[in-house]
Amino acid sequence: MSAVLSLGSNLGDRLAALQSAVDAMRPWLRAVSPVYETPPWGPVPQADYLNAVVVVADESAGPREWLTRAQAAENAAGRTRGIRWGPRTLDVDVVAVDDVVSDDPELTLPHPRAGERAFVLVPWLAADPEATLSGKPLGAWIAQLPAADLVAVRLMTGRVLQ
Ligand code: A4P
Ligand code: MG
Repeated sequence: MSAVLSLGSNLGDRLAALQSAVDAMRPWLRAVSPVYETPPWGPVPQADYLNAVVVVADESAGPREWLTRAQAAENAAGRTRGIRWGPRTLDVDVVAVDDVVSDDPELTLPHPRAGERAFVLVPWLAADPEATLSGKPLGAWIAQLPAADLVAVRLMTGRVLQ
């Protein structure tokens, strides 16, 4: 199946952490977004994030395999589980797996907060302009976000994942 993974880092060498996730997904990689710098979302005061999105595909992998691969990439980057929504070396969230819908707390699909997060939607649209979330084009989701959220997602032209 095809999956959309959101990459985030706000601790240590942020770009190296995102690159390590891209490297971990190399066998299945279909598209990589540019890198964006974004203010922290959520209740915890913390440093700015680098965020990106990758699109991956593997006929023999379902939602569980993508979660396992995402968590393996986090662990390889030295991710330790701190406070929820707190700072992290590398967060790899499964945003969507094809059109699968699941309310399983261990793997909720699509990711329940994807539609309200400019730091997910903007890179995802750049990586896959045709993509939809819950049947709606990404541009329509983005149009519903507060303008301040959108301008806060800053394209980092000097930093490229490869
Ligand atoms: N889980 C359920 N559904 C999923 C899914 N679709 N993808 C479960 C990944 N995991 C999923 O995740 C907690 C549990 O969620 C896992 O056991 C998994 O089975 P976690 O990665 O251990 O904890 P977390 O990352 O602290 O929680 P979560 O909910 O992923 O945090 P968020 O909501 O991703 O917040 N601001 C900016 N600008 N950029 C960011 O990237 N990231 C966060 C993290 C906060 N603020 C941010 C950013
Ligand atoms: Mg996470």
